[in-house]
Amino acid sequence: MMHIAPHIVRAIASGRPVVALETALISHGLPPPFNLEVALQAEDLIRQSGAQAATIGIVAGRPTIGLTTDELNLFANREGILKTNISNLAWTITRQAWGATTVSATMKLAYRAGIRVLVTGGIGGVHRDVEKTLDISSDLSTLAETPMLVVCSGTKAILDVRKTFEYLETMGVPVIGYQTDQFPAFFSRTSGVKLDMIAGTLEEVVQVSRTHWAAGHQSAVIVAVPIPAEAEIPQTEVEAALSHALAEADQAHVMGKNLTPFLLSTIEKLTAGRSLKANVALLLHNAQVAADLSHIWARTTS
Ligand code: PSU
Ligand code: MN
Repeated sequence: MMHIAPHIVRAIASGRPVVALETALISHGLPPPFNLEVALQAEDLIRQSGAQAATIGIVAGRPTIGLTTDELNLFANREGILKTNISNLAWTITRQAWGATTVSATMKLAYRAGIRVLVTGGIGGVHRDVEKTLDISSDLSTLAETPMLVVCSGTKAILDVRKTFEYLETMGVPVIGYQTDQFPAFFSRTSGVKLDMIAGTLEEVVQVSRTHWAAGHQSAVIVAVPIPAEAEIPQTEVEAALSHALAEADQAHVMGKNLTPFLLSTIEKLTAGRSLKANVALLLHNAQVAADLSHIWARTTS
């Protein structure tokens, strides 16, 4: 039921480094033509390091690990692609639909294929108006039960960073700051949420993860990587743009799965495109970190 590209199969079978990438970000998170550009650039960075890049999505009902450039192009431009998480994964497959997989669905498929490192921009999490909506991403429940290394710049900017962090702790998901003492706030390097696990090297991250899993835990390990300083947007500016965007969303009754794309595009307008540049910068940086991490993981797996 799952198609894995032959070069990815070979890499996994021989224990060579592989990094999984999601497609929800391409189809629903970034506008064309940036979405395809960044998807290809992230893959390139990973390949240049000597690792394999496996972007994952549902192609006409078939879970596919290692999309071709043509397929990536379709995920970037085709209309009506579903945003597929765990709850509608079976639906997407059964309907033979195209599904851009979120972190949750991507993790499940990647792990089943034998991949242990995944990269994204920001994970889903607890929404700011959770008291009203109970909107909590299925990324969190999947992170609680899927033993993978997940490289990200914290949670999406539009979410409640502190509540998301608390939820991760509740679910037993270690959050390790990579050369940072704060859970990053996506567009900003700081969020005010202090981390108590700070790793100076990726070797340390791998060591802690192995100890975590050797103890029998099934949760993911989050490698929290701040946006490069030169691309950062100060938190106060992001917050101002976001309150506008949230008010607009409320007025237009945008909610659930449509909320993220709406807020991101509104923030992009409000920051005159700087949020988009920041988003691209952090993704590419995270791809580089994930590639390095996958080499260390492969080297230390026997
Ligand atoms: N971060 C972004 N843009 C995105 C996403 C994350 O900056 O589009 C996507 C990821 O695929 C993540 C998903 O897994 O949003 C979470 O969506 P939801 O809140 O609907 O679970
Ligand atoms: Mn949601």
